[in-house]
Amino acid sequence: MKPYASVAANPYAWPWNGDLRADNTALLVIDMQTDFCGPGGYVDKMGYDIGLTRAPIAPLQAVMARMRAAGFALMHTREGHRPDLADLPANKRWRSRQSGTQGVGIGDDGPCGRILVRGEPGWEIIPELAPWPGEVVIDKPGKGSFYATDLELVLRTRGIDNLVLAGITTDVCVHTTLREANDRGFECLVLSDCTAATDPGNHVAALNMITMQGGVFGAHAPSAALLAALAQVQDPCAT
Ligand code: C5J
Repeated sequence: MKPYASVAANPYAWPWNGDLRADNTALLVIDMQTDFCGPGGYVDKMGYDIGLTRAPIAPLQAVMARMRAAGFALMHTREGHRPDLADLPANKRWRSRQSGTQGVGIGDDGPCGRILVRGEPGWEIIPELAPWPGEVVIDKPGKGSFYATDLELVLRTRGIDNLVLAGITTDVCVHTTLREANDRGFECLVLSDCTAATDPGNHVAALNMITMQGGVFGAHAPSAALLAALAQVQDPCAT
């Protein structure tokens, strides 16, 4: 399969080796759940502006449609815990109760059911970005998508080298996943307008961190740059 054009990314044209193909590249959409961007969800309850965490929805819809049409693998993650909370560390629960929610934290009842508990309405991926049948959905108990999940096995089995990262939040689950993926040798691109943080300064800082040391964690680019690369007409004579 002939590679697409490289993405005009920061700090380098991505991927590093120019080998961007539908069969070696996946889009990973991280934690676009009601608890992080829906009314009544955990982030809303903490008092943050969900307008910030909802901003990636429209650009992500365009990217997902284009990548699905071109045959790329789409994968989704959900942060959440078992209903018996057997996988919820006590310190994570304690800290979540200090977050401006009047003592209500992960595992407790909220307007969208028990916060970040698997099976509850708030834990679901928002309908606008619902996975299609057959797309991989990774349930993770932590911030990173590799910790205590089978994501690495799934990616290696499918021959994925390049990961396009999107979702929320840039400074927490996206960055933790980026770092985990980078250490495992995956070549990562973060889509700057398809990610967001509850603190806009953290979003900018998280993107800047990627570009240190020549791209210490990979590269970032707006979704328009990825779409432009995918729109390049491939050479019909190439093998
Ligand atoms: C957080 C996430 N912020 N998905 N989770 O707790 O970034």
